[in-house]
Amino acid sequence: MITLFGNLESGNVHKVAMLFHRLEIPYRRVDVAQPRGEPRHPAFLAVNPIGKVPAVMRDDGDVLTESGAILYHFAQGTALWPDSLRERTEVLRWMFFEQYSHEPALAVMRYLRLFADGPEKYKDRLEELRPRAYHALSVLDRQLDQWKFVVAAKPTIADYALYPYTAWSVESGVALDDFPNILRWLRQLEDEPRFLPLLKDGAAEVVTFARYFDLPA
Ligand SMILES: N[C@@H](CCC(=O)N[C@@H](CS)C(=O)NCC(=O)O)C(=O)O
Repeated sequence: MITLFGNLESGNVHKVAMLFHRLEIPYRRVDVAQPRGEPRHPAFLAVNPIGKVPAVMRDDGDVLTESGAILYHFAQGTALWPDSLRERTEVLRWMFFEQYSHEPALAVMRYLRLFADGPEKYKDRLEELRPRAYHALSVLDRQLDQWKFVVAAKPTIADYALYPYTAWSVESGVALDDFPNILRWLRQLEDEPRFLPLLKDGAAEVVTFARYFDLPA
C-alpha cells in the first residue's frame, strides 16, 4: 500500500490526502509533524532530503515529494489533469502561483499563529505577510469570477492545490468576507464527490513516527 508521510494539520499534506480520497487510492499515513521537528529528523531526511512533508512512498520504494508534483503524478489519466496543452498550462500556472504567491503567505501566517512558540514574537512578520496574503486571495477571487473552478468548468489538481490554505484563511488571520467568489468555490469543491474535509483522516492505517522508523517512543 502507498505510504503518505505527513500530519493532518498540514495543508500541503491535505492536498495529497484529498486527491487519494477522491481517486479511491488506499494509503497508510506515517504521522510526521512539523511542530515536533520530525521533518528534519535524520530518519525522515533519508526519505525526503528536503526535510518537508508531504512525501509519498510507492510500493516499489520510489519516493515522490513536493505536493504539486505528487498531485501531477497521481492525476495522470483522470479528469483532474485536462487533455489540452492550453488547459494543462493553466493548471500549472495556478499551481505555481499557489507555491510562490499564496502558500508562502497564508501557510506561514497560519503556522506562526497556531503552532509557533509565542505568536506575539512574530507580530512584525505577520503584518508583513498580511498584504501578500490579501493580494493572493484577491487574484484568486478575480480568477473565480470568470470560471466555476480555478481553470475550467470542472475541477483540476489546481483546485486541490489551492483548497487547503484558502479554506484555512481565517486561521491565518484573513477573513474571506471580501472574496465572494472564493466562498462560492470552496462550497462547490466541498460538494464534489468523495470530498475529504480538512483535518479528516482518509488513511486506511496510521503509523506513528517512532514505530515506522523504529525509534524509542
Ligand atoms: N513546497 C512544499 C512545501 C512543503 C512544506 O512546507 N511542508 C511543511 C509542512 S506544511 C514542512 O514539512 N515543514 C517542515 C520544515 O520546514 O521543517 C510542498 O508543496 O510539498
